[in-house]
Amino acid sequence: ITEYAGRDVAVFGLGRTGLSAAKALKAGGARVHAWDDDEDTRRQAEAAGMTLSDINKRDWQTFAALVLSPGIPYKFPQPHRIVRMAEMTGVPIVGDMELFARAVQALPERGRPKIVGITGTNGKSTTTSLVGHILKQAGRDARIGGNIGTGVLDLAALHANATYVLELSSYQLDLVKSLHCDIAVLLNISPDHLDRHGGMEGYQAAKMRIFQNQTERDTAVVGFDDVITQSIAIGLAARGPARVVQASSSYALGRGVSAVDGRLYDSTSGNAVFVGNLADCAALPGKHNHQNAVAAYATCRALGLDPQTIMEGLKSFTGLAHRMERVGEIEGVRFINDSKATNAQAAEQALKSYDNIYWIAGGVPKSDGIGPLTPYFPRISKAYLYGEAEEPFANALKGRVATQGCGTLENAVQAAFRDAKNSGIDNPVILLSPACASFDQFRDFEHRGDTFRSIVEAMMPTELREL
Ligand code: UMA
Ligand code: ADP
Repeated sequence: ITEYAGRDVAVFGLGRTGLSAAKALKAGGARVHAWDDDEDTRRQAEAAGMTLSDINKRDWQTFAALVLSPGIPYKFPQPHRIVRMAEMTGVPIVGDMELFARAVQALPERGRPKIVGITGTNGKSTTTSLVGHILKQAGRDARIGGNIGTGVLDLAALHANATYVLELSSYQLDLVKSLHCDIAVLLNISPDHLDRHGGMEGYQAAKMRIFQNQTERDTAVVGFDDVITQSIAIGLAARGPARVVQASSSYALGRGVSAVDGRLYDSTSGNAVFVGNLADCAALPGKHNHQNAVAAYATCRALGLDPQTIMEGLKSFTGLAHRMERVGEIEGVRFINDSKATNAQAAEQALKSYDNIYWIAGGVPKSDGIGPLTPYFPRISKAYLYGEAEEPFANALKGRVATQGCGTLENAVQAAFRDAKNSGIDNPVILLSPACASFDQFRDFEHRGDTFRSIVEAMMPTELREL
């Protein structure tokens, strides 16, 4: 990133985003002033070779920009103190995606890589890694990053033959102006992160930013399974300029890509052409994964891959950890790690997929709680609750599902195992699908899922451990 060569830039937040941005800016000749509210994080950054500079005490007139990490409150619930300082002093606020987007725009048109942006409330990581996998398998130079875990500025240097497949969160989209996606994918929209966007309208507006700067040469792949994205697809098709491809796991679309009872049809040209059976794709079970598959198919077609190559990639995909991931079986009891289910719509997919569920849920609840899961309560044998959600979830389940307050994840797993193995039911399932954020007891969903896996492994007889 050479845009700020010889100038002072403030980088605030020293997690994955801040560290990679600071490194890229420094390599491009900027004077970087890196800071984080958290003392431990600052110490770690320093140990990793970063020079710290307390931006609270600097003269802000000297800063050419503030690079803000996506997790730091930008507008809601209230702007972080540092955001207010930037606004008061007129310092432009950018995210790492914006720096990346500008670096791409600065290249001559023929030298620009292809950019695929993927967003939606759920399914982003699965679809991102699925598209990356299909492209790689087809021999393309695909680079996967963004919200999926690798900061975009940590990806290999820009190259005209590369395709960047970027998972974009609503937080990241709030911080971009220049991003131009050759293919922009919006999977679905349901309420999530509303506190950070001031409500549903702000959340939806952030998601729509994925389509900004698209031209008639570009493609917008839009899910057609929920009412919000349906109306977005129709609106975009009417307004243009990008070509809109609708993608549905529920409806046989006249024009678009659909999965009907797991059969994948491509009707982008107006005639429905059967492509293959998603039942052959072991790592993509369930209608929600069919939504991810149709979106990935439409994306790869727009990148010029042929249908059969894409189908091969869908079949050989092996799936991601923490999404309905089987982590073991003890005495006939299966353990499923769905830690990534951080909201009700994601947990719904897991509850739909099993019977005789010993359900572990808890953490920091979302605004709509577990109300949307009511139709699936009959599948739950008992719920084991922990963390901040313990009380509100117990109230929501009262009179419908037996519950036990467990305090911690470890207590919950042990209590669920005791009950499940003594239940006399064939092949019961212990399902961690928390419908909550993890932050009260864990660093993130990965830490929560890894902890679940460790607890299960510690309970296994040595010869059964799937290390
Ligand atoms: N910090 C402060 N002050 C604050 C808040 C945070 O100094 O008031 C500091 C923290 O001490 C920490 C740093 O900011 O050191 C964290 O910044 P961050 O929360 O933006 O996290 P990163 O490590 O930079 O990771 C971010 C994404 N995290 C969030 O948006 C919360 C990662 O997505 C992403 O993988 C990474 O950038 C690379 O692009 C994670 C996520 O949970 C998986 N995303 C949310 C989601 O998927 O629901 C949006
Ligand atoms: P994201 O990156 O958007 O959080 P993931 O692919 O990591 O999405 O999946 C997160 C959770 O949502 C998992 O519990 C998974 O089973 C569920 N899920 C995956 N795809 C979808 C989808 N298209 N619609 C609803 N839920 C989904």
